[in-house]
Amino acid sequence: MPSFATPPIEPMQIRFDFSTAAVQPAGPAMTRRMSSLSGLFAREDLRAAEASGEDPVVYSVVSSPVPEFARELPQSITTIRPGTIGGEFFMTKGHQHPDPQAEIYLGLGGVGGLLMFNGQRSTWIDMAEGVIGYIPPGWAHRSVNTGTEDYSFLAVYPGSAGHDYGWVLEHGMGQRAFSDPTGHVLTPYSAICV
Ligand code: M6P
Ligand code: ZN
Repeated sequence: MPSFATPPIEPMQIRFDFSTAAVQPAGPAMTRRMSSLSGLFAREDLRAAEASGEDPVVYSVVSSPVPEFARELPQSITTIRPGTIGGEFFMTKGHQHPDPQAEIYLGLGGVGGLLMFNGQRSTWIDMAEGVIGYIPPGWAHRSVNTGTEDYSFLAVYPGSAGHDYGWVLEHGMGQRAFSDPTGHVLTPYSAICV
């Protein structure tokens, strides 16, 4: 039987600042640089070179103070910088929920995509301000910035869902998103497209 947070979480107002993509009150925050994305891009050689050089920030995540406890609904705002490695767009690590539960994303600014993979099929949702992406239980999910500005989105997920990154390293995400004269192109996961 899941237990409630101790002390219990109180009802609260959480404000989002569109100009800084920050939340107030703020909870945990995280920055992911290229050096923390080993094995995820098709061109691992180019990623490793960037990581040992400038090691740019690829994305950052800020959260409200709602904790990852069963029955709670934590929220986080992820901002992915624009950029590519070997033509492949900057993206999040991507994860599966060990406890298969759904999640929703709401686009806040910029343009991107929500790539989902259930082990057999992968699907892509174009994301922009005002678009809700629904992630059903059992679908691994990764976000991609396909634009030239920051892409930000709000995520709301069950506090007991968890994050399994090993699943994505083992199974992939079905497809990859590369820059293309038309915007973006999706290729099979094994493809290297430069
Ligand atoms: C969203 C949510 C978070 C997740 C974050 C970054 O905000 O899905 O749970 O941590 O994106 O994605 P990842 O954990 O795959 O790096
Ligand atoms: Zn998730």
